[in-house]
Amino acid sequence: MPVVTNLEQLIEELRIVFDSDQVDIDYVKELMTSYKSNKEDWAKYAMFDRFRYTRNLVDSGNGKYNLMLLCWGDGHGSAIHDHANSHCFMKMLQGKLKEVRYEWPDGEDSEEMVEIGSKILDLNEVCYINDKIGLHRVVNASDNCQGAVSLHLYCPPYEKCLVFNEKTGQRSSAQVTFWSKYGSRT
Ligand code: 2CO
Ligand code: FE2
Repeated sequence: MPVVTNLEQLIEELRIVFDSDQVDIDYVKELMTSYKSNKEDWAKYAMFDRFRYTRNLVDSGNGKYNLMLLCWGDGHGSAIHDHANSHCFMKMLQGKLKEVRYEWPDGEDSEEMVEIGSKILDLNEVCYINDKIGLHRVVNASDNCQGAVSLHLYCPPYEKCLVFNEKTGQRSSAQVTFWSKYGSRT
């Protein structure tokens, strides 16, 4: 395992790992865990919006994946969504997030979605999900109304995902967008 002392090194190591077409999920998790969050490294990407969480592109991984900073203000959270058949890795850089996982609805009846589990992600923790594991919703669970910041890697990159109505399981397609790219507002 290489030594990763700052975000720049993590970005470099991720490029090396994803150069191969085989994704070693445990290795990527370990690598991302080994970086200890330092705000100085990522402050330039951390742009918050008043109304919803923002997605801020950090690296487009030679076209193979997207690495981004997500900034979650007080009370912000995502819809229940899938990941368009991509791998999803997420690491906490500041504050805490709560991740709630759901089963895929069977699509036949209108029924409340079934929760599989939920956990709090603490500083520096990394978690992984894909569509085979299930769906999730992520919400800011930081203390004292603090903003949460997380680093996400999606491989391959995607622009659309499915979002779900918790009460009925009804799905719709949603575009995902960037609030900023490489530190500049889009
Ligand atoms: N997948 C959501 C997004 O890309 C964020 S939740 O963590 O995967 O906006
Ligand atoms: Fe997600």
